[in-house]
Amino acid sequence: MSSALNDFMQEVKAKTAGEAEFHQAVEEVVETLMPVVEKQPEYRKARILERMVEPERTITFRVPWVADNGDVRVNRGYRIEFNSAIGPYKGGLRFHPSVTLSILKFLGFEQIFKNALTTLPMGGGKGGSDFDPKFKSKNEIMRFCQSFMNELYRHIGPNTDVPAGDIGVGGQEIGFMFGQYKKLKNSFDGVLTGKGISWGGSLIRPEATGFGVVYFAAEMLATRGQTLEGKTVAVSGFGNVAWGATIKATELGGKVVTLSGPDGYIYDPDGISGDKIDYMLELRASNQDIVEPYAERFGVEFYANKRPWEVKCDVALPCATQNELHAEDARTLLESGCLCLSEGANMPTTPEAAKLLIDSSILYGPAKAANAGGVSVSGLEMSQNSLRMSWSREEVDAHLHRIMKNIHQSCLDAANKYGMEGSYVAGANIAGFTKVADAMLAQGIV
Ligand code: NDP
Ligand code: 2IT
Repeated sequence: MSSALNDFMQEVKAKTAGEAEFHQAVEEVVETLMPVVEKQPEYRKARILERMVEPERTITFRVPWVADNGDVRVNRGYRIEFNSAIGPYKGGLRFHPSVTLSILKFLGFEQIFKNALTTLPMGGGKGGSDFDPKFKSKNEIMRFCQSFMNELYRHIGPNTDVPAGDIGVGGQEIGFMFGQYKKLKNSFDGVLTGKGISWGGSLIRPEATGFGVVYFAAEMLATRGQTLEGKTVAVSGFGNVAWGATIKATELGGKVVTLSGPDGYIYDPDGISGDKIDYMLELRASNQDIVEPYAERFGVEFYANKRPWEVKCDVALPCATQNELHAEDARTLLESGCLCLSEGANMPTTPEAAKLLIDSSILYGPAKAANAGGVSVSGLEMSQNSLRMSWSREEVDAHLHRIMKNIHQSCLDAANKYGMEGSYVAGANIAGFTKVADAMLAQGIV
C-alpha cells in the first residue's frame, strides 16, 4: 500500500471505526484513484476524496410494526444520502437481517461511481433496514413497509432522493412503500423506481440488472473475439439479479448450469432454461431462501453448504451478495480455465479474490460497471415518469444495451488514459470518479 493511501485509510478508519465493509469499498476505489488524484492538484486542494467518503446526510430511524400475533416489533431504518453532485440521490433499499450502517455505506459509496458511469443524471444513495422478510406474512411485510415510509417520506422526492429495490425489496415492497408515500404526500410522484407497469414503472426494470451483467460480459468477451454462444455459465444466487442474468445468458446461447442460495447450490448440466427459469421466481417468492427444491423438482444434484465456483465454467456471474467469492474460489475458477467474470452482486469478491483476478488474464468486470444496468433502467423509469410516457420493451432494452456498451468503452478508455490498459476495475473507478469530482469542483465547497 502506498504511503498516501495508507495515510488516507488511517484517517477514514479513525473516523468510522468498526465499518469494515465501508473500509473495504473505500480502499478498493481509492487505491486505483491515487495516480489520478496525484496528477490533479485541484482535486487535492479541494479535498475531493475526503469529501466523497463523508455522506452528505445519514438518516437513521425507528421502524415499529405489529406482527400478525399482535406482538410489537422494532427495526432500524436507514437512508444514506451520499452524493448529489450530478443528480438526486439514487440507490436501492435493502431489507435483510445483516444490514448495518457499514453495509449501507459501502453500497451507497459504490453507487456514486456506478451511477456516474450510466451517463444518466443520478447521485448516489442507499438505504434499508435490518428487517428480515423471511417467513413473514404479506400483511406483516405491508405493515413494515408502511411504517418504514412513515419516516422516509420526509427525506425523499422525485428531485431529491429516489429509492428502489435491492436484496429483500422487489415489486411487492415498492408497491407498499409507494402507496404509503402517496397517502402521506397526497401526490403521485415518480419517487420510487421498480414500480408496477400500470402505476409508473418501466418495462425491463426487473430484468435490467441481470441483462446488463450479461451484456457487459458479452462486451468483454468480444475484446477477445468471443461470444456467449456455447459457453457454460455458472450463476450464484437465485433472486432478481440471478434470474435476469439467467434469461439473457440463455438467450445469447450460453448454458447456465448453477444457481445458489444460502443453503448450497444446484448443478443442472442440461442448462437452466424455459420453465426452469420461471421456477426461479417461485423459489424466490416462497420467502424460504433455499434452492434445494429446484434439485428435487428437476432431478438434479444439490450440493449443501457449498458455493458454485467449483463447477467448471467459461463465464462466472456472482449474483448473490457481498463477499461471496473467496480467494480459494477465484483460484479454482482460474485453474479450471474460466474466461470471464462479471459481477451481478455488489462487491461479491473478497479483496484477496479480487487481487487474484486482477493479476490474472481473466476478463474481470467489477460490480459498479457490470451491474449498472439495474440503476440505468431506474434512471430510464425516472425519464419516462417526467415525460409522462412509457416506452416499449424494445426501446428500453435498446437503451440499456447501448448504456452497457458505453460503460464498457468508458472503462477501457479511462484505464488506457492512466496506463492501466485492460483493467476494468481501474477504468470503472476512474471514469466514475472524474465525472463526480469535476461536478463537485464546479459547484464549490458545499
Ligand atoms: P434478491 O433479494 O432478489 O435475492 C438475493 C437472494 O440471494 C436472497 O434470497 C438471499 O438469501 C440470497 N443470498 C444471500 N446470501 C447468499 C449467499 N451467500 N449465497 C447464495 N445466495 C445468497 O436480491 P437481488 O437479486 O436484487 O440482489 C442480489 C445482489 O445484486 C445484491 O448484491 C444486490 O446488491 C445486487 N444488485 C441488485 C440490483 C437490483 O436492481 N435488484 C442492482 C444491482 C445490484 P438470504 O436472504 O437468505 O440471505
Ligand atoms: O445496487 C443497485 O444498483 C441497486 N440496487 C439498484 C438501485 C436503483 O436505484 O435502481
